[in-house]
Amino acid sequence: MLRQSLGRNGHGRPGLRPTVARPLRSGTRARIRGLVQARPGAGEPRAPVRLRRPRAPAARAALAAAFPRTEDWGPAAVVDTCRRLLPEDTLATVDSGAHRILLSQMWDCSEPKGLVQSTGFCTMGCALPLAIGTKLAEPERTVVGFMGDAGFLMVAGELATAAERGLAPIFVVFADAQLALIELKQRQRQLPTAGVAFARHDFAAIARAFGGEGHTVTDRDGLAAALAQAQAADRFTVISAVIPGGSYDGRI
Ligand SMILES: Cc1ncc(C[n+]2csc(CCOP(=O)(O)OP(=O)(O)O)c2C)c(N)n1
Ligand SMILES: [Mg+2]
Repeated sequence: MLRQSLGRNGHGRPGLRPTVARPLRSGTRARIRGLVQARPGAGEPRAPVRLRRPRAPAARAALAAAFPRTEDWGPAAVVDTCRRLLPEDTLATVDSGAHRILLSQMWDCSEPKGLVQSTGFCTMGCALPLAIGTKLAEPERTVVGFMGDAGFLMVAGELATAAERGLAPIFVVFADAQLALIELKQRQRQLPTAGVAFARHDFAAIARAFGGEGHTVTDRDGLAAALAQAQAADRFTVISAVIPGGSYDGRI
């Protein structure tokens, strides 16, 4: 039996709490389909209108004001550009870190479970295998995994699985050369900044070394071009979105 249980997230907000118990079936694709179909709400007709219930206008306006999409470049511009340019029914996954807190407030889903994340364990690096599994289960749909750069460094070897399976998910890395969430918390608590900065690495080259495509982008136009190429690609793509350290100040 396979059991998956996610509880409250690390920020005290209510999280997804599916408990799944299913016998393993032969074949990876069948097992992943089993997990996907066992999720609450799975198997119901997938009508995009299901989440189109208009949110209260005041709540929608407050959310838009709290998380503006207008910056020239930075993490909000990355999310905004991806949301505008990827298909509405894109399936997304996201890592843990500062980028997740921002993206969770900005990413619009067209259906339940349209954005998958580790709410209970705040698992760094989870977006990569989650995106691979999602693409395996839904090969015809666009799948994007949003990742912190530290999370990506922890699990980059799993790109081998995407390559060996011939899968083409898109990975967008928020490359700020720091453990931004921890750096922010240290400053908020007036602690000395320690152990949260690291070097910049060539994530696009890592992708190419594993047989995928890789792009490094530093503005909205570059990201748009990379997303277009990624959607046309027959293999996985890593897009390293280079942003300055401290990009989340005043945002999360
Ligand atoms: C395995 C694991 N180690 C440590 C943590 C604590 N942690 C949560 S977010 C984070 C920083 C993540 O850095 P990065 O992936 O670069 O994302 P960013 O915060 O910069 O967006 C850390 C260390 C964790 N959640 N999981
Ligand atoms: Mg980072």
